[in-house]
Formats: sequence, structure tokens, C-alpha cells
Amino acid sequence: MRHLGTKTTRSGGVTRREFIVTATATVASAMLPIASLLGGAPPSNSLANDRHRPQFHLMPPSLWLNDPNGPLQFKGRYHLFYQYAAQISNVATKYWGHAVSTDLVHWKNLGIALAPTPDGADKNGCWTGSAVVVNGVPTLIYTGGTWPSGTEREARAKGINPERQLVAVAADPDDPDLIKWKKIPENPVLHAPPERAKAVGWRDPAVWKEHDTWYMTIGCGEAGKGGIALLYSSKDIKHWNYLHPLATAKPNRNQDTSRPFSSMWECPDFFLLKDKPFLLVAAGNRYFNGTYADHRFEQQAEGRIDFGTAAYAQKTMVDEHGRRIWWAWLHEKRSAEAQEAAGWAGVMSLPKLLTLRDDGMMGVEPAPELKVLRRGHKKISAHKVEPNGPSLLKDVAGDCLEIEAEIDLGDAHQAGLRVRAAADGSEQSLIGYDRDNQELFSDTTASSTDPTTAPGTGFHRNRGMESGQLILANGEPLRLRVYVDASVIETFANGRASISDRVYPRSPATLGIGLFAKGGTAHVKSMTAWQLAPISNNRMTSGAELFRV
Ligand code: DQQ
Repeated sequence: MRHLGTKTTRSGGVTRREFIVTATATVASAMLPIASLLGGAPPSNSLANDRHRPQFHLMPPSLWLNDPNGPLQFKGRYHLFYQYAAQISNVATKYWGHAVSTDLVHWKNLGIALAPTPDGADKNGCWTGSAVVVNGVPTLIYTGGTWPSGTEREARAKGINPERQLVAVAADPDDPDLIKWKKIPENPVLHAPPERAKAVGWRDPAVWKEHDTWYMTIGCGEAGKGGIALLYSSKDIKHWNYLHPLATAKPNRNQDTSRPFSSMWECPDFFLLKDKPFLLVAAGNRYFNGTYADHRFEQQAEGRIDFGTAAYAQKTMVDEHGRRIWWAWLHEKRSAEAQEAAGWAGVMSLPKLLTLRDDGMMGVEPAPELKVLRRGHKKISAHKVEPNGPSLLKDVAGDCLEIEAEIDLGDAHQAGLRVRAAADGSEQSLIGYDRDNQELFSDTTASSTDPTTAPGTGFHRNRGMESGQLILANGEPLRLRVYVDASVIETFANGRASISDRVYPRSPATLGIGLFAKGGTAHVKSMTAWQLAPISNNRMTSGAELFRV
């Protein structure tokens, strides 16, 4: 995914100072290049008035976010890091932005936790990684770029490995915010992939402990063959031995290994859910279940945690309640120019809880903590939904909402909700179920008349239909939980499917909510819509003061 960004830079006086202040406050002890944090951000009032900017999703105060990094709960606080850049570009130099929360919902942005060290093993970027607690000390392990992001293939063609693995530790584990991080003198802790892995990439370490030994998997792959998750072990997190592949991709008709980046597994994650092993890889938000013996994972069935192409670089953590919490980067689906004009791009997903289902596959639910955002609500009484029925509900509208609905498909072929919908139908997004294909879908084909959202102009894929398999048992209703947050729509269905999408309606009046049925009559059994409270009062998603002079 990294090669797809555009390279554009903003400039702006006041905002440069914002970054200098942040950098000084957060990374002074690490001797990091404050000058390279110079970047432009739009004035905060344009962000505060940007109606496409979400209100209850975590984002940096401005500019760029991509992958979630090192999610960790330590002494009660949730720490969530993310790939941050001071340009609207996925090939810009990456830093680790850092946010903290006591409730998993309200976040305080703390600034930059990790920045590249000039001439260091991460001089061209602190890329994705993980966090673990080692002897009471929160510890980050991540990939350093020694070539600019997006040039890895060029480097490899010259026989140069452009990636290293590095470790940083909390400078003061007693600081509840863990603001300062120190890179260890042993860096890089790994210099190169094993010779026989003809790597097309070697990054995104994920770490876990078995008895007294640390294990780490690193995303890798071989051109034309597909993904490999390499396995390493260590007694102290600083000295690592390569063991063997933890897992290798099986030929998969969904994965085109001829494409440069689908020939590797980015962002692997490996864990047990109630004793059952799971491997996650970034592509398709895919997971595999299987068996784990002799430190080798044999994949059996596969599924997808989020069916939306907007979601990428999934990453999980286990919290102090023992829950497996999932995060992902929700990238933009509008043109690079529109992102640049907005002055921000990329949103962190809502926290999703992963569960083990009776059939050995994964379930997915929104974290219950999100209910704290619920304010006034409106209940909609049970009623029929006819194919040509009224498209919008009276008294329910908005772009900062949660909707819970139980829908009996009846004899309809498709049924579900309209969100971000205009009264005349000129703009609308459909979240629904297709009975014939047994799929949960998000159809944003008509979500916007803004040409910057036209297919082919955005980062990945734009307006259109996206879907994934959800098999409803006989008579089982469709149970939807839909979060609408400005340009983000995150949907959960029946505790076992989710789909995230991005929409940018052109008209500010595109706020309607409704129901639809196609090919027959569906029945709404129950439906409630809640107004949700923003997590800050100015669309800055909190902590913005740390980025201001
Ligand atoms: N993004 C990171 C990489 C990772 C990719 C760099 C996935 O480490 O492979 O920003 O989006």
C-alpha cells in the first residue's frame, strides 16, 4: 500500500511552530530531528469547520495518519500509536504519533513518540510495529526505513535491504502518559531478513511471549509466491534468532501475487483467542484459523474481519480485561487533491472486540465502551419496508449517530439502511444484506456527486459496492449496528461481520436516514438511533493543545 500515495507538501508559518513545540515536548531525550517535523497544517478553524472530519474517531490534529501501531494498555491507560506524517502522503517520512485514553473512546493526542534518527537505522521512517511490556517497561519494536518509503523495490533490485528492526523503551515507566521514548543502543536489533527468504519486504514486527521466551513474526514475502510470516525468538527482546516461517501463504484465488505488494504479508499479527491460534495479515483484513504446533502455524479456514477496502493495516492488542481489541487505518477515498485541500487524511477505526465463534471463526463487535457517547435517542416502531416505500425517516437525521436495527428480510432480496441520504435520493449510501449472495454490503455508488470521489481518483477505491460473506441462519434477522461519523461509516452485523467505508456527500444537507428493501417486503422489528457526543468540542479529537504554540 505504501507506494500508492502522492508526494505533496504544504507549508505554513504558524503550523510549523506547532510541530516544533510538540517535538520539543515529546522527543527531546531521544535526540530526534525536530527540523524534519516541519510541515504545514491548515489553521485549526478550517479543521473545526470541516464537515467531513469525523467527531468521535481518533485522528492526529491535522495532516496524515496511517497504520495503528503498538496498541497497549499499561497501568489502566490505553496507549495507541499511529503512523504519522507531516505531509498528506503515504510515501512521506513516517513518525509514531501517540494518543492516550482512560476509556478507549476519548483520546488525548500526546504528539510524537518516535521520530527518525538522522543517519540511524530508521533515518527514512519509523514504520509499523508493536508494543509489549518487558520486565515492567513498555517497549516498542518497529521497522526502520533506511530508504525512503516507496523505494524499497528499487533498493532490493540493487541488492540492498532497505529495512531494519528497532527497539525503543519508555524513558519513564512511571509517567502515566509514557510521553518519552528512548531508542536502545543495540539498534538495529535485526539488520536483514534471512538469506533464503527472497524478500520483497521485511517489516511490521508483532511480538508475544510463551513461557520465558519472546517470539516475533515479521511480514515478508517472495515475488510470485506470496506472503510469509517469519518467526524469530529472543530471551531479552534485544537479541533475536531467526527460527523458520511461522506460516506461508497458500495459493489463494483472492490474492494476485503478481502485484508487488500482494506478494508479501504486511502487518502480520498472531495470537490465541481462547486457546485457538489466529494469524492476521493486512491484505483484505484477512485472518486464518488453524493449528499451532512446534511454532509453526498451519492455516485452515480464512475469513475477513472488515470487508471494507477503506480499512487496512489491522493490528490487535489484549487489554487488562483479557479482551482482544482490533484497530485499523481507515484511509480516504477521495482524490489526493481533495485530501491536500482538507489538510488531513486518515482516521483510526473504532475499537472492535474479536470473539471466538462456535464454528472456529471470528466474531466482531463494537467495544461496549462506545455506548458512553450515546445521547438523545429516537425509537422507530416496527413496520414494513416496501420496495417503493418512503426513502427517509422523519425526525431522524445526522452525521454523528449510532443506529441499531433488527430487520427481518421477509421476501426481499436486499434490505437495510440508507445513511447520509438526501431527501431527493441524489446522494445516499446503502448498508444492507443481499440474501441471494449471502453478503453484507456497503454501496456508496451514489454517496456523493462530488467529482473528487469519482472512481479512480482516490487513494484506493472510491465510490462503489463492497461486500463480504455473512450467512444468516434460517429466520435469523439482520442485526445492524451502524456508526455514522461525518465521512466514516462503520457497520457491524450480527456479531460476526463488519464493514467500514468513507463517504463525502457534496451537499451539507445529505443527512437523512432511512430504510430500503428490494425485490420484496422486509420488516423492521426494532430500530433505535442515538445522537452521539463528539469526543472533543472542535473536531480536533482532543489533545490539540499539545500541537499549538
Ligand atoms: N505501512 C507502514 C509499513 C506497513 C504499511 C509504513 C502498511 O510498515 O507495511 O507506514 O500500510
